[in-house]
Amino acid sequence: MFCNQCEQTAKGTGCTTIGVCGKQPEVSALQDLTVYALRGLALVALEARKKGIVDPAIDHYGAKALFTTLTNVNFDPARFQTYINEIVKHRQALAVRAGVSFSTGPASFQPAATLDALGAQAEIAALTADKSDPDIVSLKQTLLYGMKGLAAYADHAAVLGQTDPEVFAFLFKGLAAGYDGVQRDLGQWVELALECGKTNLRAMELLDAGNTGTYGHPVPTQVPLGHRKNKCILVSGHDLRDLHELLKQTEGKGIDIYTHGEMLPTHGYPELKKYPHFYGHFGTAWQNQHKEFPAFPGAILFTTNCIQKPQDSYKDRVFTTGLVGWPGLVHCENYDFSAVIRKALEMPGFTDDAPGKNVMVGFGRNTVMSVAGQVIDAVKSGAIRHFFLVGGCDGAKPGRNYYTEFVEKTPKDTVVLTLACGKFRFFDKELGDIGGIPRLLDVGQCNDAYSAIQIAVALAGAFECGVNDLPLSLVLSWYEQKAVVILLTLLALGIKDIRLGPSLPAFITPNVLNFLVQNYNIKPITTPDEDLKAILG
Ligand code: FS2
Ligand code: SF4
Repeated sequence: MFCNQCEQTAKGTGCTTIGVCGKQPEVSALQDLTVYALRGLALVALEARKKGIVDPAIDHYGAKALFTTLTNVNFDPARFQTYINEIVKHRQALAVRAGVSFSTGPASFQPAATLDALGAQAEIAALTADKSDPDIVSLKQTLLYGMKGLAAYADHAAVLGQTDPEVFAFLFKGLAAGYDGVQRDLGQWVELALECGKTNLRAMELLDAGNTGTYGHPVPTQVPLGHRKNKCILVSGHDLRDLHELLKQTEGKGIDIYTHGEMLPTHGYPELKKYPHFYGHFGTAWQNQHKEFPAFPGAILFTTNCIQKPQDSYKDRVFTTGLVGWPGLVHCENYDFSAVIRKALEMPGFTDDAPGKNVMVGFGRNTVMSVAGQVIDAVKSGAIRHFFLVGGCDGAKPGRNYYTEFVEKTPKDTVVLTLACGKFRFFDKELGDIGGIPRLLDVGQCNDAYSAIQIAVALAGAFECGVNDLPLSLVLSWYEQKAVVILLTLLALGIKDIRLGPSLPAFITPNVLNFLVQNYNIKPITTPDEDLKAILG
């Protein structure tokens, strides 16, 4: 196997025997083959589009299949076999409708009948099979990982009824690249990667419309970090619809719903917070599930990402839904969470009341813009000297304490906007406020990066300057491929001076890094003191 798509990749170069994430070689091969099969579907879908044939169901299926290869989503070989077979079926049906046929390459790929034989077929799809110039390989991988993130956001939006055929058209174009007979030079691969970032802004706009249109704009909300006496279910991942369906199905059943990881900001949505049994938040970021889940006395549901190998002490009460998969766990289909509810009712639940500390969520674009006048006055008067966006993924590798220390050391006349699971490094810090404006503002999940971008654009509009001229610095942490595509979006928007950590992606070669430094002044994090000094002068 060879996989280098996430930040915790082995030795900073690539996982070659087993994934640091727990991915087995068999699943790694099946994921490569899923991507290869998707490239075949993409070649046919592009031909079909030339003839005016667009199939929304196939578009969405393609995005789902790519999303399921993202880090920590699906570890179940049998599910990948199904995806590969379905992708090829869709390709064949579309080829008949479009009257096209391919005799070589991924659009002519026929999957073997057994998992073992599929594993052997995956050789053609391995990343290491690409013998192009290393810088081109680096850009192809950047594009592929960016497209995995884009597919995730497009799927999240589609689940809430928000789609744009142009987003899927780009996914097909990007997947076909390298197999479409077009020779691209370095500059053209860079262009494709930036187009991926630009398309992602549209996907995130759709997702924002889906989330806020369905559940309302998040409002400032206190979330208890403790618990109360009752049966309980813990929900992890990012999917608001899964959470909503679970809230409806548990109504009046004597079960409280708690969030874990990236689900924390969902407490701010009016159409979710109206459920009185949507109680609080348990634990911190995804990588702490082995430590935190044994202490949760109820059922646990994983939506989207990030699942780690369930430990023996709690695996009998972990359930998956949507694209998430782990062999041997019960998978809930079609929003039927009855198995999760049964398990929660069997479990003891919390047997005492321990409310604990509260944290505030709900500072999405609507809330922040509603006090824009106050914020602008505070900047003009000097009460707010600088904004920091400290956001991105959390992870297990050392070096992420940088973000805790950075936020702790930000001067009292500065405001910290945050989003995604990286916030768990400092989410419960009491930073106080500036004239009633909290110094720590939780914009939401990584899925809400669109909201943060809109806040920056609105501030730039108010100050009649570009985003790069604002007193705003981006200090980002990355882990998986949603972070890759958000970074591509920021670059496509021309955002400069981003600080990135805790380490730079293994798939970026020195030449590609030089390009990023020269054109965008992107830089690795150093120490909180040094970076704060450099930013604030
Ligand atoms: Fe965090 Fe994990 Fe949000 Fe990423 S919960 S690292 O996949 O999507 O962010
Ligand atoms: Fe390794 Fe990350 Fe790939 Fe898992 S997803 S195999 S940890 S590079």
